[in-house]
Amino acid sequence: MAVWFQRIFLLLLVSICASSDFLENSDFESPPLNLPSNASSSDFVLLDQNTTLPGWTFQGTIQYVTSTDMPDFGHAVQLGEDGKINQTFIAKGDVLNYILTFSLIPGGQNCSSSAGLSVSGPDSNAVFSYMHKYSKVSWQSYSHNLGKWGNGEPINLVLESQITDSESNSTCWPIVDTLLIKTVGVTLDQDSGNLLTNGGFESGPGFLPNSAEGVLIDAVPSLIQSALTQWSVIGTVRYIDSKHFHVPEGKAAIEILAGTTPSGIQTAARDTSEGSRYNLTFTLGDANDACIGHFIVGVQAGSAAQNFTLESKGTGSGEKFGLVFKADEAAAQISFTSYSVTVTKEDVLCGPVIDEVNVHLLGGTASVKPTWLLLVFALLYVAVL
Ligand SMILES: *[C@@H]1O[C@H](CO)[C@@H](O)[C@H](O)[C@H]1NC(C)=O
Ligand SMILES: *[C@@H]1O[C@H](CO)[C@@H](O)[C@H](O)[C@H]1NC(C)=O
Ligand SMILES: *[C@@H]1O[C@H](CO)[C@@H](O)[C@H](O)[C@H]1NC(C)=O
Ligand SMILES: *[C@@H]1O[C@H](CO)[C@@H](O)[C@H](O)[C@H]1NC(C)=O
Ligand SMILES: *[C@@H]1O[C@H](CO)[C@@H](O)[C@H](O)[C@H]1NC(C)=O
Ligand SMILES: *[C@@H]1O[C@H](CO)[C@@H](O)[C@H](O)[C@H]1NC(C)=O
Ligand SMILES: *[C@@H]1O[C@H](CO)[C@@H](O)[C@H](O)[C@H]1NC(C)=O
Ligand SMILES: [Ca+2]
Repeated sequence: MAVWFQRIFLLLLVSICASSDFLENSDFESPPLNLPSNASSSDFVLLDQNTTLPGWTFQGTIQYVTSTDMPDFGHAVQLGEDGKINQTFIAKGDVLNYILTFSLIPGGQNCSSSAGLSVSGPDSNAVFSYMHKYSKVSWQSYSHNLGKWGNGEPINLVLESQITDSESNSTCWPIVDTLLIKTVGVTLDQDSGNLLTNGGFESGPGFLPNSAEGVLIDAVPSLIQSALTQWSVIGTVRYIDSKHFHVPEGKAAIEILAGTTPSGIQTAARDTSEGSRYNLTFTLGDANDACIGHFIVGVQAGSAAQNFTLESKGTGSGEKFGLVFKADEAAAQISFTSYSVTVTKEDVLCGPVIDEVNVHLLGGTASVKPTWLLLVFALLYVAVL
């Protein structure tokens, strides 16, 4: 009963938080003011000092993009040489994590180098670059955790182009569109039967309304800085939503995308005690994204490690597995690593889906789950007495 109540509460919390709108002109649909009079005929308009972009401050080479090649987006901005845009928004209410999702579009073709996009909050920074084979459309959604803020604190979001090869004479500069801020609780409500936080991956970055491609989460070594609450990321994973993918449970799950190196996710169990035995259970499946292949997922729990395999037909599946381990420290490390490189027919990287990760004590009281039936019997017993 408590588990259900907490799940419903968490879902409510997530849906309330996701609806907040923090950024002004987050999709760049409000056009720049005082544009040069001859500019309207061009797809790329260079913004000069006399131009203002509603909601944003800019510096360096910034072009306003009106492209018919991107019907999903309409208008966007390209950050050229030394290009930088920023906007400050104010945190509301309790201390929460502010997670940014945005779309990144490669600006141009046949470039000898591609500039990256640096995304910063007041105390965080990450550099993103468009990666081929990670999306079947010509743009990608990425996420970044802007940190924990509350009580009216100002959050200055800064996006800046970052050149990787200064010798180059033809650089593709990043195009940015549709930014979304989602707040998630700093401490999530716990499912009393599960020693993992966010084992169902319901707390993570927001999904862009016009995207069916999920959200990419790049490597992040720290649980606290991760856009995926309480999980660090190795390589790249895709955060998938139940609207567009097969998700084993709830509204979201993780699809691990192994490229030339393995990718995966890692967390730590709460309050495991040394020497006690636990069962790590999880669902391994496929996202119904035509990912056909032989999945190999390495699972580590404390000092126990085992490889699990799944033959994927790519039509959406989920199978429950378990790994029993003995804790050798207070917070046992749990990780999932995909070793199989799989691509769809369209040559887009894809891979195994992980969801419903659960750690519970074996043979202890914590593993006994009270059910309605037990409760009814208990009440009857009391009534008889
Ligand atoms: C607009 O006019 C300016 C100066 O007259 C010129 O430098 C610029 O290239 C023109 N832009 C377009 C898009 O025609
Ligand atoms: C900005 O406007 C001023 C005054 O109208 C003009 O003198 C100046 O040339 C303009 N600057 C640019 C970069 O267009
Ligand atoms: C952009 O950042 C500067 C300081 O670096 C700040 O003065 C300015 O207000 C910011 N712009 C917006 C729109 O928040
Ligand atoms: C890029 O290269 C392709 C093939 O080499 C060519 O067809 C295309 O026109 C080039 N595009 C540009 C913008 O130069
Ligand atoms: C760009 O550099 C390459 C070699 O680095 C050279 O072959 C090419 O001609 C250069 N293009 C221009 C437009 O300068
Ligand atoms: C799992 O498979 C990978 C790749 O085949 C291998 O490197 C690793 O040693 C295996 N781990 C276990 C625990 O068998
Ligand atoms: C661990 O969980 C798996 C999957 O639910 C189950 O099949 C297995 O029996 C469990 N092991 C123990 C020792 O309870
Ligand atoms: Ca889930």
